[in-house]
Amino acid sequence: MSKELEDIKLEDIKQEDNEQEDDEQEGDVEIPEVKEAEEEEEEGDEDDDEDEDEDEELEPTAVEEKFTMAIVRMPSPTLSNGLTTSNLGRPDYSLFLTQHLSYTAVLRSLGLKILKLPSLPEFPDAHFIEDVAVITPEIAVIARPGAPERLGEIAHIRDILSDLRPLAAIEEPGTLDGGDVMRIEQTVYVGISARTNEEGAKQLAGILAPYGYETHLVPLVEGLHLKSSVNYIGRNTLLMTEGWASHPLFESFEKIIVPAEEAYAANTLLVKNRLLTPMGFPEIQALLREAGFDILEIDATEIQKLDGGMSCMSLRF
Ligand code: CIR
Repeated sequence: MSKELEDIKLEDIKQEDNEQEDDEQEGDVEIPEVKEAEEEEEEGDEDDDEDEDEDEELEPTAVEEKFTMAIVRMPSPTLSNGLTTSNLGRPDYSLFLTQHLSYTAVLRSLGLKILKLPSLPEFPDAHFIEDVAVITPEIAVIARPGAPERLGEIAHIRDILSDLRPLAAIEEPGTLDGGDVMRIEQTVYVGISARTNEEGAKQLAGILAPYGYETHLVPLVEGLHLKSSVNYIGRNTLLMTEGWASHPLFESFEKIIVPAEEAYAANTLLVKNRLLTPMGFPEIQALLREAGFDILEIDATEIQKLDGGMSCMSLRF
């Protein structure tokens, strides 16, 4: 795609973001954590002119801190039919929507431009949009979700991504969910799970190798996806559940181990210089704070009921 066309599309995205912002009554969504964080920034850094400039001055140390855009998909009223292994009951659509809006508002408040896609009622899990693609600065790879119920979601992301990056795709018999892909700079860890098979992971490795990425295949020791239980939170640190603590692949990292009863909070997301973490997991929040991380709590009770977490509700790049 030409640079000119790319610019037009990106401008459309900004416009869409703004229009939806007006439409969606985000004023009704409480995001106290972000307000607090913004106040802290203002108090602590008197020289800053604009929020967006602040982020550049923080000297990012991880790719996640340099992301400027996020794609999200609106939840559908059919979402209670989504896949789940949890026994937490079915989510309430209206509350789920509020939590999703709040999550999106937090991403926006951190300076990301949001491309918000419409819901897909025929795919009740489609708002877990992370699973349908892997985006690097060089290329977008259309995934091939391992759950047959979700395979059709990929048709609805192709055109969007083709406006943003050259495209590649995982092909049959490969399967790959984006939730199994953890990229740390030039190294990519791909969980081999109930959703991602070796063939899919090897295809991804082959697609990314020409751009200088080294890919490791990691059979899951626990969790639905790799990032259900292992996440990079910056400063050479992994947040992980106990089962991963002695894994040789992760030897060179600092580690924060999530207590078993708070395993859900392992899916904590680094955005800019903040960690988005689910509300209601006090031990892990204390550990993160003690280690000097700046956290933002997101109410995710309904999201958890469908096995979703902080990373899976957006594609960031
Ligand atoms: C599923 O089972 O596919 C959805 N209910 C949850 C997907 C969560 N995705 C993610 O963590 N990347």
